[in-house]
Amino acid sequence: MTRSYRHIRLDVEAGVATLTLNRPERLNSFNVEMHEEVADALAVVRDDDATRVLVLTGAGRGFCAGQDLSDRAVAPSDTPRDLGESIDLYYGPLVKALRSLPKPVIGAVNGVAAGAGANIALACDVVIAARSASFIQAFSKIGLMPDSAGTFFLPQLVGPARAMGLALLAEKLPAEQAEAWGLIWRCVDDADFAATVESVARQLASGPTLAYARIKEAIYSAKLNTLSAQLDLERDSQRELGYSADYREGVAAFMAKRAPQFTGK
Ligand code: T3D
Repeated sequence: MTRSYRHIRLDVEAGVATLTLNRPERLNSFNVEMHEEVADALAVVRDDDATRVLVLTGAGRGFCAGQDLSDRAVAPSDTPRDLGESIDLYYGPLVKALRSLPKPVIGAVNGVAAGAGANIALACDVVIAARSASFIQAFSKIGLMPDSAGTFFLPQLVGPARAMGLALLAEKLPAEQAEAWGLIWRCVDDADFAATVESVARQLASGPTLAYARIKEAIYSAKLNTLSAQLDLERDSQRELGYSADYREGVAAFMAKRAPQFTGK
């Protein structure tokens, strides 16, 4: 199934939805229309039971360069934009939608990810980057600060010292270093990038989708919970999963020494 949009593509095949940001001439930076299309596509993916994993990637040589700056006021006579409104209406809901999607999201970072583009990549559950890709907290270069939860993700993932350096200096962080720092899951050679993303996507698409949803919830809640609250959450989710068809199948397959056939239920 392919859904037509102007600035993105959404292709769904064998349980894998691939959402491609598709404004390569502007390094897939966001304008309002692209935000609206992405929101629509994420709702489609969320509501389609047959879709069990989402791959988010970019067309051309970039992943996403954040906000399309040509949409912004520059002349002294221009009325300044309310950037808080833009975050309220678009960037915040996008990050929340990715995090709360009850299926795994692979950030397939094919090229440069800058500004909000870098942090949207970090909002994905598993980030795989091509070796030629890079991450840039470009905001301070234009007088802004990281948004799209960059100030939330960065210190958690790489610690406050590196988070601060990345945000203040806005230097390009190569994919290889991003992997070494623990910012992303894997950096792979460009020649192996597409095949690696496809293989991980297929693995997740044939996995226990309900368990994946509960894993996402638990890992993303951990930072805010006490030990006791986290143990309670694990108990409640494990109780639910213990009644699932996939758990029954997983144990049966283990005992029979065969591969499980998970249905996601
Ligand atoms: O405003 C709000 O709503 C608040 C929220 C803000 C969120 C944000 O994301 S703010 C940060 C915005 N993004 C940036 O500041 C990044 C700007 N881009 C760059 O710094 C560089 O393009 C890159 C480091 C990402 C890549 O550099 P390079 O040398 O590989 O490519 P390039 O030549 O700079 O870019 C290629 C083309 O894409 C170029 O167009 P041209 O000259 O070929 O016609 C360039 O202008 C265009 N492009 C790249 N990024 C953007 C862009 N056009 C508009 N907006 C962009 N963000």
